[in-house]
Amino acid sequence: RRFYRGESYSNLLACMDRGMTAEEENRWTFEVAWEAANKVGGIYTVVRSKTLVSTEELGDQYCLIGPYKEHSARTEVEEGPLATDSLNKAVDSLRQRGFKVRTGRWLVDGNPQIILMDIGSAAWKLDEFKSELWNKTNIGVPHLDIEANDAIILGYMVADFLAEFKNIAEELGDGVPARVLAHFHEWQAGVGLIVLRMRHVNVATVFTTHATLLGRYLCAGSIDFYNNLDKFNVDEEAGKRQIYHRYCMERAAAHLTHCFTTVSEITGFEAEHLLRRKPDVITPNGLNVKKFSALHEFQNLHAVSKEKIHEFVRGHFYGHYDFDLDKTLYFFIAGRYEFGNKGADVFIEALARLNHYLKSTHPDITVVAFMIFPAKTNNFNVESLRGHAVTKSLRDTIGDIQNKIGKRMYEICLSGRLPDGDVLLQKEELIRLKRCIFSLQREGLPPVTTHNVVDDWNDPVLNSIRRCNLFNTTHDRVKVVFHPEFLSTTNPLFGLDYEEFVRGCHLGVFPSYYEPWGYTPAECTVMGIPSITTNLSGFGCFMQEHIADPMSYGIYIVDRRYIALEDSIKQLAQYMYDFARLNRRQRIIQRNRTERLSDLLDWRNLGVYYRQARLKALHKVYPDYKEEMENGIGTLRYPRPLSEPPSPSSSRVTTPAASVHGSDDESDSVDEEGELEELRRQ
Ligand code: G6P
Ligand code: 1S3
Repeated sequence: RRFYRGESYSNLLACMDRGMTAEEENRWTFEVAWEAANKVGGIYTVVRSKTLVSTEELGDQYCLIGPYKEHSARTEVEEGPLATDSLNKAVDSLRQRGFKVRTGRWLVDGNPQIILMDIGSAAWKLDEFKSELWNKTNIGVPHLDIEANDAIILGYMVADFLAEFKNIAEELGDGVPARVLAHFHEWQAGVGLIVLRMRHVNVATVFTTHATLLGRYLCAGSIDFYNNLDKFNVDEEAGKRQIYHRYCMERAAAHLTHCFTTVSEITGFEAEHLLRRKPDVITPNGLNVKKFSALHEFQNLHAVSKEKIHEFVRGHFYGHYDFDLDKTLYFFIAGRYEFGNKGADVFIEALARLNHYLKSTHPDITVVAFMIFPAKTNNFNVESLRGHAVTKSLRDTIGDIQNKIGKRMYEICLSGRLPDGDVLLQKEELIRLKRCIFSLQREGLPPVTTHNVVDDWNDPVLNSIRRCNLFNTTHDRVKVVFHPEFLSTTNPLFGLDYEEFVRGCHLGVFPSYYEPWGYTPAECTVMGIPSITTNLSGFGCFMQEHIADPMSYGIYIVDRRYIALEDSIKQLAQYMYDFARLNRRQRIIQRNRTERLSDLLDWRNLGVYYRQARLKALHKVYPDYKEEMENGIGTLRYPRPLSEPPSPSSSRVTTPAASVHGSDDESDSVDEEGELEELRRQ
């Protein structure tokens, strides 16, 4: 029943013959996250992308809970009462205690109900909350850790609400016992779970960790993390990093929950050692995949967005614009600015090698590598803005002259003559053009960064670029652009949001060392853009498990686990080099293949693991609850694409089979059709 295109989710659930609905069962699901309608990082994407399938499955028996953050709530949430009396009554009871609680619907797909707790309104109770937490769990939170204090306030407000709600839902349930499940994401939401359990409230709980606190900290140092997982003295390590209290909250939530989940096997392994509990269910992250009615639509979008990136490149490299955009490829890395964890160190090193390979073998190919990490800046730098101003001025001048030439040509032709060249382009226009061309000259090299980075000399990306000599000289075949800010449509240089930017690029490169899941390559995949990931990322391992030959589908997996760092860098450089040598036809075929994997990452399929986790918790708390567990998606082993000739064992890279470099052979399109047919049959 799974892996379908365009089928409605409610139909799918109906076909599964799931018995009574949540409403009939008086079953309620709450999802609690610091990032509900509050964009901070990856958890926002998890919660937000899942709302459609959650509401299709659970309707108004599903509700999100998070902190009230005025700025995002004002733009993302439509305030109003909730859909049922029981929910509104429980909210009212919190308000009567003096807490401010906002309710409404989140303006995202599925339009789910949401409850936002105003942390400030309960701050006067912080000491009381902290002393109860200390008395019952011995977790003491320092006064100065504002983030942890906020997590405590949110936790108590959530626990008060859920305890109240459970009683009300019981009363209003017409004799049907209320079954309440609360799913908590990450340590910041975990206090609510701890309090519920401390007070023996009969609510089933799920706790998901998206990254362990200690794992993130340990990896950020230069530690051989994965080979020493079983050796760390966790209490001591947490203490040394002054996160012991946060670590205790995380560990307590992981142990007290009825069902513990992590987003990948590798994070499960990490949790087993650092939190000392093995996950009960792995809940891989999905996306809300939107299919275009025409299969090739995403290819067209690539071409449109790429044109916008071309425009940026013309402006940025003015005066040194001596490369052919038709033979230029756009690679990028993006994410939270964790230099080593996200693999920016390895990426820059590998780019230096790629530069060398291309210079010596394919000097006609250029790779522009974008690095998008938000860092502290003092706005755009003058050189970048100037580049875009001079190219704009040239464009405008040419547009004006074109117009005038057109008019003159029209007049001359009307009189029955053919225009002479010198009549068409007049002397003063030539002078205007020359002035524009002269203003395109520049003294220095095109900048490696678009912004003035605060503390430039200590910035890890800039320091690596300096060390690797990637200075955008005319001889360099790899050019680098560090954009230390996330992209948005109002950005004066690109005028593209992140999604459009990704579509316009050729390859996403994410050689992470610490990456519990990794949404960046997953997002590339559903947009049909090939990407490089690692066997230390949850996403990379998941793809390895489900696809027979990930590389032929445009998923390149760098080994960062079993080989030395130098070898990982070489492998990455080789993957990028092999990719850079594909011809256009091969890239198009590969994008088609990549896009075919999107069903695998759709919440419509991966949502099953959330249902499994909820059911496990419900069975523990309400033993009379008889719902049967669905199977997971198993191991799929997407087959090797049919047009793929078996590669010799010595072959390093699997390229799509138009295979002779530069070949115009039409046979591939036939094979691609064959592949599609095969997939339809599956
Ligand atoms: C898409 C478009 C084609 C375009 C191609 C460029 O497939 O539909 O019209 O030629 O992209 O591909 P490239 O990999 O060179 O950016
Ligand atoms: C975490 O966010 P991050 O980028 O700090 O959670 C994400 C959602 O589960 C996950 O994709 C990512 O790997 C983690 O690191």
